[in-house]
Amino acid sequence: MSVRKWAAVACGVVTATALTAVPVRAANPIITSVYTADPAPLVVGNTLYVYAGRDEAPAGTNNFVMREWHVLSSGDAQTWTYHGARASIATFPWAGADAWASEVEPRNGKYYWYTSVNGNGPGWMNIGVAVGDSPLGPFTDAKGGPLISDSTANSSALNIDPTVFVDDDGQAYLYWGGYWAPRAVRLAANMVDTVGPVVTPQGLTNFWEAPWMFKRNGLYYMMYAANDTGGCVTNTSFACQRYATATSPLGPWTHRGVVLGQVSSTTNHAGVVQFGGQWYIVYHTADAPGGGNFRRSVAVDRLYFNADGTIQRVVPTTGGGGGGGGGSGTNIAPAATVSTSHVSSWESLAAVNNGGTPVNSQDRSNLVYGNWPQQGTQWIEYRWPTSRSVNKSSVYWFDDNQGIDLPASCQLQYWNGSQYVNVDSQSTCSVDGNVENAINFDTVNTTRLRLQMTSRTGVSTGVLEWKAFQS
Ligand code: FUB
Repeated sequence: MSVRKWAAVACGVVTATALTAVPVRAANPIITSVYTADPAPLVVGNTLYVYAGRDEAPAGTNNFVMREWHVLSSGDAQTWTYHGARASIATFPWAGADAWASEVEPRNGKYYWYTSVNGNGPGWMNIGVAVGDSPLGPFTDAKGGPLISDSTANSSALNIDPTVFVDDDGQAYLYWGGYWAPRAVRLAANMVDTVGPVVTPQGLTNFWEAPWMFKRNGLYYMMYAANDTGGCVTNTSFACQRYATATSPLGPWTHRGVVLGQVSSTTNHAGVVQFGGQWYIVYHTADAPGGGNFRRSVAVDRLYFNADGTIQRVVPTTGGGGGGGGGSGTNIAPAATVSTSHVSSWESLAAVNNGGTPVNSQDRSNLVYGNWPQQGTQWIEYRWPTSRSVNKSSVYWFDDNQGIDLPASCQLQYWNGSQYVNVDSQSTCSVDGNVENAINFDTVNTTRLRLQMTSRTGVSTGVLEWKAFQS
């Protein structure tokens, strides 16, 4: 991969700020009237704000064209209001281009907007900070120059992608960095000066860029973009989101795994937030019409934690189910409790609803479920605490080329209140390898769904991912 992967683009300064609030639809991407990228969520009262850069690259342009930062807000994480541009390169008189990833952090009744931006001085990218009296601004430059630049001692190889975290004791931390070079420093209480040396955090395995820090149940979490092919992406041009945890805010960090796999854009810069009692991940894809690597769009999905604090891999949703709120088309499997007639002792039942899209039927990068040495008809089952409306499912079969093979046949069943019965009008329950096999059927309202799989002679069956879609 070329080190200057992101070519800098000299841009004019845009000063226009749209102050009208426009309602937008509830789906992923959450807005398609403009291309948006690098989302950063923030909860203020009962409102979830998402701060994002704007991609303005014309179709066919292979560089970022980014001059503004925009804001969306929501009261339910499903229906969004678009507030237009609330800051731009012109907010920073010392800057001239590249309004890249940013994050807003509240403190002392003010809102500090940390940005990646290309200064006019020596070097390339800098971290700037603007301040406003409300989540929607207006925002003005808070420092009169970069907070971090190439001349900062021990700065990153690319000074981008700030994430700011204020701990319970009031100490604020800034993490940032790109080109595999994460950095961290304490911030002063005024939020615009650094305190002490810039340190290199340890344990952020395969860090590439885009750190996002948060705290849950006393544990510190750092999510970040990686681009390794060891269970992360199929091609190093793409990024996934890995995460690490620590018991102190400057680490050391312990790598925990992949949160979000590769998406349709090469980058997927993400943030995490708790809102209304649920956890959400915001990220970007190329899924909007006409989208691409430099024409990205923000998406929101639910994030699920396991009882031990580890994070389940995200199941990205598109179309009507976006917004993470469980609408039509949402894969509701991650919210279910899963059980089975049998699981091989060295394999994992958690594989079936931990999200992700396998590369092929032999893919072992994200847990696998198999029922060796059982043969004949075996089953896996989802249970939800309340009734769900389901009319579509999909299965990605596991085939280890040994004792576990593709099944001979399969059948979906649901719990009718007293027993399992076959779903009505089931489309072909395909048993193809290396693909996500979709199954459609008449809508059922149920608390349980069961997938029966009947093995071929002499072998057992297995599943990499089983999804159930809310109708
Ligand atoms: O949007 C420009 C850059 O792309 C961001 O700063 C990175 O995180 C990547 O998403």
